[in-house]
Amino acid sequence: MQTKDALLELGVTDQTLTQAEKDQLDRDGFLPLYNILSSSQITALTARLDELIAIEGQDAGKEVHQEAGTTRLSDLVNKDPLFEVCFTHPRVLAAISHVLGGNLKLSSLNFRAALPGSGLQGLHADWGGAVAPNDYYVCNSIWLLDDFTESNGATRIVPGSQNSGKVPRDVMSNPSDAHPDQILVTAPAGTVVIFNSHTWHGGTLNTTDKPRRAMHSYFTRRDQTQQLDQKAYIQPETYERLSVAARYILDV
Ligand SMILES: O=C(O)CCC(=O)C(=O)O
Repeated sequence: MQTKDALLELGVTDQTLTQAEKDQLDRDGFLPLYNILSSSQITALTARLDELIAIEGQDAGKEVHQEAGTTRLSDLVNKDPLFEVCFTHPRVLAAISHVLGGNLKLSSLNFRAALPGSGLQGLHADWGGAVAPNDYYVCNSIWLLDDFTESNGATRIVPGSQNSGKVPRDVMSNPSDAHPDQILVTAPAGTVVIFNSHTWHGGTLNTTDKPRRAMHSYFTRRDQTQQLDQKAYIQPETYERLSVAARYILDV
């Protein structure tokens, strides 16, 4: 199987994104896709995530990354069939494929909640250094489980920075500072924001009294290493349940 066959089987065609959406993603390095999750899906997902947080306790997130001031979970692929939408949704896959040149696999599927009073990250790209324009290795999607607002730790992004030939630490003495060109990605719960992971981005401070919750469905080119080795982690019951195309996306 090739990526284009797997994508076609999952419902992705050249028309899945409009030309305007593709242009926006190319220009800005990010694209909000609205109404991907329904309110009943959000209710079910957040209930399951709450259960996992309680079950995993201090270990939560450890398969990939733990971060002070946040609650993280990793390997959601194997933690409930509800999470399958995050690596099979045609609109999301079409956008990821557009950034990665039609060649992709899941890198990791995680959850991150910025807790009240925390969540600020330095601006960063999810890659070691700058890349040439249109030679992208990684692309992320943020699945909003709460409205992202001006005050609850919404992600900030510097539009167009994926093609700057630099990463934030090259030009900022403190990447945690505000950047003059950054924008805050505010959108309703149920939105998925695709962002080229070479576009400078980072979490901001949550000044409200509630966690700001999101899942990160992160993809890479097939010739790259995954953030979580999906072959090593795949559970037999997950493998059995998934279609051949979904297994291809995981590279299992
Ligand atoms: O959750 C967010 O707002 C962004 C998180 C992020 O960029 C990261 O954890 O590397």
